[in-house]
Amino acid sequence: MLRKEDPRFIRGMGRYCDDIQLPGMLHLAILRSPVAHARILSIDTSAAEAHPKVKAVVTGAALAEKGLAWMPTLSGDVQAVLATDKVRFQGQEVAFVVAEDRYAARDALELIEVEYDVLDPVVDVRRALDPGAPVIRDDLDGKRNNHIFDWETGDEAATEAVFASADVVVSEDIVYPRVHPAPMETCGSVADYDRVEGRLTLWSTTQAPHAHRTLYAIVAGLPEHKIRVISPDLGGGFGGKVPIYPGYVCSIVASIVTGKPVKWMEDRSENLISTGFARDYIMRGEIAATRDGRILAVRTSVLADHGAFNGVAAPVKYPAGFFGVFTGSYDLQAAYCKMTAVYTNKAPGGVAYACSFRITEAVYLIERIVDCLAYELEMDPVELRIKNFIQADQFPYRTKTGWVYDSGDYEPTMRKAMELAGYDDLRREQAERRARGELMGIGISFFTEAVGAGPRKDMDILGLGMADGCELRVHPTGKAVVRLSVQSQGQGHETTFAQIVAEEIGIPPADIDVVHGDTDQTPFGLGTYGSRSTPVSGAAAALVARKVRDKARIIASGMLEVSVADLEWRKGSFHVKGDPSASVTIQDIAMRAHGAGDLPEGVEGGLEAQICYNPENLTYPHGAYICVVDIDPGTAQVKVRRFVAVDDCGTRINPMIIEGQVHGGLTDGVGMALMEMIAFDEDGNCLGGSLMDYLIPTSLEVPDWETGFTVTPSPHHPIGAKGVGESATVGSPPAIVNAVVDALKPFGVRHADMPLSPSRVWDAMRGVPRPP
Ligand code: MCN
Ligand code: CUN
Repeated sequence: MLRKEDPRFIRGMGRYCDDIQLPGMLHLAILRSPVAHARILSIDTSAAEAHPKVKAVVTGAALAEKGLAWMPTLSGDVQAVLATDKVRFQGQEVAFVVAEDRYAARDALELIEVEYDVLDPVVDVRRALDPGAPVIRDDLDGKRNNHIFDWETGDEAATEAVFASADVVVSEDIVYPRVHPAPMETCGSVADYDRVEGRLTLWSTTQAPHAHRTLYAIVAGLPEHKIRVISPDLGGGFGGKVPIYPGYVCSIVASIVTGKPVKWMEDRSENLISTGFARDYIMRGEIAATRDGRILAVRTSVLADHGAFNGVAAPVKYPAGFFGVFTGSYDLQAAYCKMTAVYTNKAPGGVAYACSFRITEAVYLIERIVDCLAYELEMDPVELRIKNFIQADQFPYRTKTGWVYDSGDYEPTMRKAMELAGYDDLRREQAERRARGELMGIGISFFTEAVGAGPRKDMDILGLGMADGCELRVHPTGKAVVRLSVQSQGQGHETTFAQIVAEEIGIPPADIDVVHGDTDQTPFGLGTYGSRSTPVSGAAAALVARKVRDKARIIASGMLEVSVADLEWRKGSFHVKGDPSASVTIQDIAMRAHGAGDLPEGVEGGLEAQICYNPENLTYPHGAYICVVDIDPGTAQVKVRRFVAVDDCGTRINPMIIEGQVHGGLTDGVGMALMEMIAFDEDGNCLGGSLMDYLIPTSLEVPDWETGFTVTPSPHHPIGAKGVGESATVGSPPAIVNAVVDALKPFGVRHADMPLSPSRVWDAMRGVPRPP
């Protein structure tokens, strides 16, 4: 089925935040810190206030008077809405101007005078815990260093014992650099506060409107029922629109102060330097195995750079997200991870980016270290993986770090990818090319993801449990509307959720409207991230439709004057068993449910239902990826020649949309593996503030993707579906890096860090030590 939303999008009729125009609307611009770390000595706003088009200038001090200078982050830290005492990263919000138009607001920013006392910044995460390091978060009571948390998982002693007696131990330092999701649409909001009703309407670029509404209620002290958060069409989110950013709060404050609607819309540089960072993990991976390639244990220690405020988007109980699945797809005897997270003078890090809550980093670690082991054992990386896979009959499988993988059948997925790629032929070709001095590499990655958070008892954000509501209403003429708590950023929910409901109640998808992204019109739920929409809300949609069908069955039994047990459901109509002529369609039933005729005893009129679905477990999609690269020995330029991706996301709702999701994620993967990194100079200046510096891939850098699939349904999901939205972003970077490293094997290279730009590949070829 084609996407229902596309006629709107391809005709330019999408309605994005920046399309919202309200009568009398004012515009807000944010003054940002030019330096990474400094004490604010003074702010003079008088010249800006005197600008003829300026309506208000607000500083941190003014917010502090109202108790609004700080807000909670998603991970229980606090973040400055506007800096009061110090600035802690370049690009941090210092003051804002509200003016009659966008241009005047920006012009007036230049009239604000801020006097800074510049402090030494902490830029190198490895120096953050040095005894003399400047303390970034002196706002926190008694904080004397830059430590945020230590976290561990697995059994340290058992892992040590396995390592001590293993034939082979391989270790490697592996860095996942800081990257940015860089959606086409930057962040923004339009706040409209009605002083008479005390009612706030906020259009904002958010992936989680309900969770945001509750947080605004808590932070601003506004009654929750008087707040309406609308997430209109989003031009991509990729995780970057999960957190609450200071700009959203500023627009709310501005509307309250001026009594007018106020729009804030970030520009590209603001987006790149201040919002939505991801990764930034410095990992040491260790793997223990027998000489013949039986993997026994993995161990890792991680240093996590969280920037100046801990804004990580992850369930509260999981400070390192789901990094705990770093044991990958392998049946191990032991595993252990320890992690230290620190503050640095950078924008809040670890926010997200098609991350599946840090599974990106976990998959990269395990898939890279397994390849390092293959290198040392001189074993084929596919053979090594297959030898160690969790077997189909071991599911549900409890990992050594406590995660229960719901279902999987790994070897057929791997074999399918090998078949599509022509793996044996590729290895033959590689041997021939190597003999001619050409650099061709073949990279494998096999990943297992954990997506679909909750259950609510284990997973919450600031106390809000991860479950999703869903409502379905069938109108008298048999047309329906389904209301979701999740929110699409481009994933095609208007199509796929109509399909899920259609499949269950037999109303054509075209007759089912999907409503989402408006807290006044949809039931409560935690929003779209961690590929949770299909696993959680998708289940909710299927179950709510079954609930409606159950009621329809009772009404049908009355209409056909038979008992419920004598009815048979054939998608779209109930039939009397053994009497082919006696049947009623779901449309007939809908009319009867609202009509004048009698309904069976005890049945209320109307045809609708609602539920709140609390998943019993995550779903665990998996995939096998094979990448082929060629490296120009003269320029060290990497060209991805082929990429085969076989994904298993259980029951597939819309194959075309899945394919689109996979293509997008693979393109992300090429960006991260070869091009993208947010770097900082030693003063903490962000070096990736434009798309000239932060390189994202275009169609020129990516090959024609070759995709395939296998289907291993989730046993606990009502229709067996698992999430897929982040699979390819998670699975592709290690395949590409493994391919590049494989190409460089003749140079004795076992590892090289992303992004594998020509200069890094060149250095690797020449044995230049890797950058720290
Ligand atoms: N789908 C399907 N069958 C399945 C699984 C999924 O047909 N077995 C469909 C779904 O119905 C949905 C799409 O694939 O239309 C993605 O579903 P799912 O895996 O449930 O992921 P979400 O809808 O929760 O989307 C979130 C995920 C995340 S977390 C990021 S980050 C990301 C991604 O989606 N951001 C995106 N894909 C994106 N795609 C676009 N265009 N824009 C983004 O910002
Ligand atoms: Cu981690 S990025 Mo997606 O979960 O929104």
